[in-house]
Amino acid sequence: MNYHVLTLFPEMIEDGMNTSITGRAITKGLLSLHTVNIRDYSVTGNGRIDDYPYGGGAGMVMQAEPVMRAYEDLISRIVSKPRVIYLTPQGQVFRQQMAEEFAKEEDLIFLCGHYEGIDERVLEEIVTDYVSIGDYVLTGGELPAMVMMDAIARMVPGVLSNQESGQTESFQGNLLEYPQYSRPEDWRGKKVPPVLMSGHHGNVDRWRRNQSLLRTLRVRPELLMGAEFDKADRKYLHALLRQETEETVTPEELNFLSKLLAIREKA
Ligand code: 6GU
Repeated sequence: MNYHVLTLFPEMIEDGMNTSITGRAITKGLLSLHTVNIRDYSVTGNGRIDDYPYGGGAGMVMQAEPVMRAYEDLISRIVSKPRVIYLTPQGQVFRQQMAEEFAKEEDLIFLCGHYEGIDERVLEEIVTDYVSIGDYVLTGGELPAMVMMDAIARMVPGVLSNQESGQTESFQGNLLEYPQYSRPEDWRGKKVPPVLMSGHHGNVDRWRRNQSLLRTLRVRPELLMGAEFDKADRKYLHALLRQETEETVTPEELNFLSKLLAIREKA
């Protein structure tokens, strides 16, 4: 996977990406990172790349020409014509499935904006994908680009060790992960759940699956709509609904559960 980033802050991208697992993948040659400083393509000679917005209003707009020149210089040095991802709160919200799709590409170009955005005309010319990382506003596209590159990198074969790949499935089957515990067995009076100390793998697996179902119900119930349940899952969810477990379930959670199970019973 070859990442190319058009940005006003190349050192921010390089420092972030050369750290930890993505840094190791770059060293191993599984990923490459190439940053282009849009400021180097200023058309005014003084390094300015922004100007006032037509129609007035607050802030400055990144001009079309420096962005276009940076892009043209970049693609003149690549054989293919890669997808160009513009990071913007006006984009589609980034999801795991999109990370999996983008990971199939050989090259990806990320375009990072600042100020009030980039002149629409150059976006129309070069951008193939508009992506947001969530419903909040950041000061620029660099952090979102790094978020995307990190999520995509871990889908590239070899980037994660076998041990790390075990955790690849945080979102597997639309369920959140179960809680993890390590030594000591008693930490400041808080004990590890006894089932995990039992050595009974079947019971451990069932407990973890139930914890995943419970967490998802509590934190992200809408994810359960897209999850598949086997007989044991349904049994646990029914037990929760009838309040036959040790867990406290709120009225909202009970309400959601009864609807969910009613829909599944019909199907
Ligand atoms: Cl991609 N950019 C900016 N500036 N803010 C954001 C975002 C992107 N995604 C969420 N907030």
